[in-house]
Amino acid sequence: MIRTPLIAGNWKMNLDHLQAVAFVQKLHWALKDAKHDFESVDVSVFPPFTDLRSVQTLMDADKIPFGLGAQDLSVHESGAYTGEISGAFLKRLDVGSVIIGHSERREYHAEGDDIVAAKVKAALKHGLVPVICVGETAEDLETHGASAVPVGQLEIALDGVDAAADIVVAYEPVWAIGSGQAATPEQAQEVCAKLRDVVKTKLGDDAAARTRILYGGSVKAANIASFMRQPDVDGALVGGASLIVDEFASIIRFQK
Ligand code: G2H
Repeated sequence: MIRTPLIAGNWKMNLDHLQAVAFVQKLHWALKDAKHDFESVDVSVFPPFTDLRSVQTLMDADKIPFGLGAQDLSVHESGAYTGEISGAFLKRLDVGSVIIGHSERREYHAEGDDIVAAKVKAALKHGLVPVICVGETAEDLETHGASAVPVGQLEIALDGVDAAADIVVAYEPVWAIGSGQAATPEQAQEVCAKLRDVVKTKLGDDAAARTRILYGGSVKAANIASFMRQPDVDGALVGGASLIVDEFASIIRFQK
């Protein structure tokens, strides 16, 4: 099965709503100027919550063919949960996907595998595609090798998920995030292949064949092609480099 590549920009806590609108406009112009084939690769941006409405309005008005995602959601529907944002609210803003289980949420907000699994279910319940992040720390890598921890995290995240569910998996070795030191393409391939096996075991052959598995961690224009040449790497979750228009445009326009 041919899987359309997905390049996703995780802006983390960067760009306010005015900066975000200007950025999306400039990125769209840069790609149009380069005569980019928008059908060849899916592009999604994941701005902070406060930017979502403005970015959605711009993309709608200017027919900008990017997907819009959020960086997190609540496990709850509504109610007395100060500061939380429900999947229903995101859906009302035409948000299509949501990052779940990013290592920064796991580390700074104590989100364990049980919360990640609950958030995956909350996203699917509202028709949002969960972008499920898994990855090993440097210590995990030393002790267990690269794949044991991400495989275990994904097994729990997919517990009870319907075989027909539309999901994305992102393999992000924690030691590679924002460090400038990406995994080797071979390591990314080895772990992504094992993650595809998990999808196969939990959700079946069809799901394994259609699910996009991304690599994330210090992706830039200079290394994207080496990841995209790997058979089980279907795209990238890009942090720092997604905040620079020309760099992100070059990543989107990768040539294998
Ligand atoms: C990993 C990645 C984006 P960066 O967090 O999810 O960030 O590309 O800055 O390493």
